[in-house]
Amino acid sequence: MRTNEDIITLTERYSAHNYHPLPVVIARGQGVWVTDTEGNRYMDMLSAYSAMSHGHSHPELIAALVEQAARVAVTSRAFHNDQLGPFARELTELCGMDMMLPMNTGAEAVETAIKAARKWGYRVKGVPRHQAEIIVCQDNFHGRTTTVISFSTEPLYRDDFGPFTPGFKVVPYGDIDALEAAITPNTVAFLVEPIQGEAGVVVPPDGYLRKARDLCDRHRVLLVVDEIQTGLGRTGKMFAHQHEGVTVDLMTLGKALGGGLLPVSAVVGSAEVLGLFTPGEHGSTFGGNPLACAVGRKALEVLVRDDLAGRAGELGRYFMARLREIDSPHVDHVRGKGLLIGIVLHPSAGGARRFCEALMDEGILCKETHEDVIRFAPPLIVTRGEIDRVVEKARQVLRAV
Ligand code: IF1
Repeated sequence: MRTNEDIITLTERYSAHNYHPLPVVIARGQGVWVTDTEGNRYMDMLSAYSAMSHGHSHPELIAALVEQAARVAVTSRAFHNDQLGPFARELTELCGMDMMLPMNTGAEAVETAIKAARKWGYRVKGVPRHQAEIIVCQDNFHGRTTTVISFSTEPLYRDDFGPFTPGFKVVPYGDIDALEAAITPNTVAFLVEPIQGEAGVVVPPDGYLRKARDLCDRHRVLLVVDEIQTGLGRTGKMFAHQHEGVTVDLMTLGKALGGGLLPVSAVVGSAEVLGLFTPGEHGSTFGGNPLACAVGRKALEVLVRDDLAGRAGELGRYFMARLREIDSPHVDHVRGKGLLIGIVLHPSAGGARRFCEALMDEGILCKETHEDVIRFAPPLIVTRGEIDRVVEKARQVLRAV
């Protein structure tokens, strides 16, 4: 048996250092709990940045995976398979939209949404060819591809990776006047996260998406919402934009769509936009494969049947209220929605990383974001008792460190 340390040495020697993980080596997972190579147990309070909303090793999801894998896993889109049609219908109906386009990772779904919006701009809105503009927000996070980092505002994500894809304009998040001022006749879309996850769980002012919807309607701009992290129950509604009662033209989904087992992503939207794609224009070897679709179908079924969105709403309110009771000189405030929660530390706290390390030593896994925020995004199946345990450990660490 290799120890945690052996494995870390091996990983650091043979894999590129594009991450700085906490020094824990997970070997097994079950529900909210994970176990390292030496048998130590931890509560997973990150759930792979929301990908693990159903919890680790969900028995029904594993059964769906195994059953489909034994039948047929990958066909490519050169042929039909018997899982994509049902998955497409179930996902589209859940979203109250017209159609979907399946991809694998979140960044691919965002790329797809960008291509769809541009094509709509040229073919429907009448924007001159290759002049389309898409408005995005300061501190956005939509993935790591070269086009997506072209409109990132984080130097670390882009500085060494140009030249960049043109056609994007950045406005401050939550600022509706800035959005209005940025719109031109060539604007085809406003791409926005309902809550900015990577930026530190930033919740925009009430009414922001509603006002953005109005602006988009008035100027004939598509409202494209990135729900890759916030969607599928995470914030207490099936989709975070539903907190504002708005409809969107395109929405990207990923992470939990794969039930924590596979990368499964999609763009869901109106026929006016997604209906514009013609054969050969866009695609993916693995997008829409029967294994991914079978797991995605089961992931959606469990999400709805077990009302994981409702749980996230109720338990999120409880979790946040309990965290706010913690009396620590390091804590500035607690923010979030549902089970997407950030503890924002004072600049004097010395950064969130050391608190995450201390929490790890206490058997709680979470991750800092943007230096000063401790992020909690547990599996949506977490129990009140488990939350109580996390709160006690957080109190201990935030008062002691
Ligand atoms: C990493 C962050 C979270 C996303 C939204 C698209 C994507 C993501 C709103 C791309 C991905 C990830 C990627 C992961 C860390 C993580 C993250 F801290 F970087 F920002 F969740 F908060 N849109 N988010 O949040 O999806 O291509 O990765 O499937 O290390 O890059 P992907």
